[in-house]
Amino acid sequence: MSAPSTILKTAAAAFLAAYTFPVVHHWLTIFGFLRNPNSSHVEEGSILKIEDTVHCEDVHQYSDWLFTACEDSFPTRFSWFPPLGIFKDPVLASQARGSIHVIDTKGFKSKRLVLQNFDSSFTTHGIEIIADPKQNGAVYIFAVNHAPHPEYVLSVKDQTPLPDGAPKARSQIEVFRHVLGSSTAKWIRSIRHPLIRTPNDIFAHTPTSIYVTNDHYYTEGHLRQVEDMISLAKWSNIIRVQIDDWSGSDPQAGINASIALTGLHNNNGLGHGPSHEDVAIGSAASGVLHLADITDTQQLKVKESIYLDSTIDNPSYFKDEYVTEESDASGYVLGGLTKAAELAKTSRNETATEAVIVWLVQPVKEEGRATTKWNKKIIFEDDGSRIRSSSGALLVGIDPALEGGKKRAWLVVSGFLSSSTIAVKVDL
Ligand SMILES: *[C@@H]1O[C@H](CO)[C@@H](O)[C@H](O)[C@H]1NC(C)=O
Ligand SMILES: CC(=O)N[C@H]1CO[C@H](CO)[C@@H](O)[C@@H]1O
Repeated sequence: MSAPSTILKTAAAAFLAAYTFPVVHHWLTIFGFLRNPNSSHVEEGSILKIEDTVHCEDVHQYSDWLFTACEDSFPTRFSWFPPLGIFKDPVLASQARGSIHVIDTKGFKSKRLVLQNFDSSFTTHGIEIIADPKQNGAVYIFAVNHAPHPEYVLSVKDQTPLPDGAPKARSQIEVFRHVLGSSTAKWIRSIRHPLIRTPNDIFAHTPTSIYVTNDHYYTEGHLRQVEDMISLAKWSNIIRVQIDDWSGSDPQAGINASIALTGLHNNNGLGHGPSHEDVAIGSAASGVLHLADITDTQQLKVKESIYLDSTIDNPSYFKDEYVTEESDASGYVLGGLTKAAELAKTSRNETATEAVIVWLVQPVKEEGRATTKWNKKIIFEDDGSRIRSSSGALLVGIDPALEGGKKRAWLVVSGFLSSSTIAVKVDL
């Protein structure tokens, strides 16, 4: 081998290593190969498991209430959860009756809402809450429902094979209306559309204009795994749905749907931001929080992307009510998995655990800087024993006067595989 060619090869190898190392290193970091579970120390009385909150994927705050949608049952979650590619028992899934819970932010007591007009199978996932502009104190609740496809249920009952490529789930969105403080939510209609294939979360801009993430393109198989692991697999999208009719007889009637954004990897959770046009989008398996705007044509336009060191899930925005000259704790709250690489295995095991990391991402104010700098801090970690998996995370501020002048908040974390949602007091 001639000398120049050796030099060339060495240079090429060095170039390749320098180029791929950061990419590989980042990937190893996100999926948790480079870290071990950790458990934040919490004073006694500063953490509580909220009773009757089994497998609640998402959690939102509205006024003095938290809303969450829960599976309520181990057998159904571990035999049917399309977002994790679990399609084991569609017959059992057709009997699933997940529910919407409200939790008061003072005592953290959970109450299941009685769902009026609704007795269908309900496999819960992301939710959204928005005020009904026509009645003070009333809200619309949007909830993803991963119902099994009736033909799949039949094929399993009759032991006839499902045709190749036929969908196993018929995921849709349920819309309910609830008057704050009451014990009921009245079902209004379902929303089903061919563009809504793998719905994960919902963002309501208005009660009649909502955005829905399709977290994957593939529902199963090898390409699904590629989508999970490779951030270049940007095949997911966000759909905008315009609701023109509230009468509920046909889930496909009275709506229009269109693609509002493509090109993000595994876009997953959606959350609000400081302004009405702000949409926070979590690219779960990439660990990226995208901040987007709603454009004049109701599309979404990403204006900034923030990179975290773990997978992340549904973003929420915490607005610090106790802002002072020196301290503003406002920012985005995100729960993620410490060792996401293990999820494919642990999520099929009823007694396993998933360790969690919760982030608070705050803008750093710096004079003369054109772009925002973000401070990303870990506000809570658990090895999976107090909270198993984290998908919803939000902060409920506490008056510093009650905490000896310290800025603290109740951090509420929900997990799609956790036997309960927790509330834990954290320093901000
Ligand atoms: C399920 O998880 C438990 C607890 O981590 C573990 O002991 C057990 O071996 C796991 N089962 C399987 C089949 O992996
Ligand atoms: C612009 C557009 O496609 N509008 C359609 C929305 O949906 C209704 C029925 O649900 C149609 O009649 C409109 O043409």
